[in-house]
Amino acid sequence: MERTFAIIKPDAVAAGHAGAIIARIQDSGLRLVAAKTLHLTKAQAEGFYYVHRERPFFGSLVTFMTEGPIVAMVLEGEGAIRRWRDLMGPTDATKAPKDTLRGTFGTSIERNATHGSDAPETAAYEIGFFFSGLELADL
Ligand code: 3AN
Repeated sequence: MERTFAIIKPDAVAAGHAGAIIARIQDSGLRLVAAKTLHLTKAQAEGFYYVHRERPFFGSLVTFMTEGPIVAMVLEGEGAIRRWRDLMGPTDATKAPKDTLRGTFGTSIERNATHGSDAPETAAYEIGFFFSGLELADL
């Protein structure tokens, strides 16, 4: 069993797509282990995207990620990291297949509706950034 970290980004939350995205997650068979809505501060968004701090789009990405509330989630299932990334589609929403979440709900390479961890180490870091052990305990 594997866990991954997912975000419904401010563009998709503001457009009222959070429910549809969670339905797609559950229809795919991934289990929703934990979820919370929060509005990131600039410092929190900079911390989360620390690995991208030298990239030219970093400032714009932080502005976007702090423009409104997000939904942060932990998803679980066999091969959850790969399965969630397949469901999201490629980073650039304008090139994402229409049956992917980014193809359906995203509008650009930056405003791409969802985030997903890209590897087990990233998933562990990102889950720990947003959730405490208590929030992740098996009930
Ligand atoms: P992914 O989220 O598909 O793993 P990353 O980790 O390369 O993609 O990028 C993190 C986020 O940065 C993306 N989800 C997107 O919002 C933004 N981003 C990536 N590349 C660009 C770019 N060339 N221009 C603007 N924003 C970008």
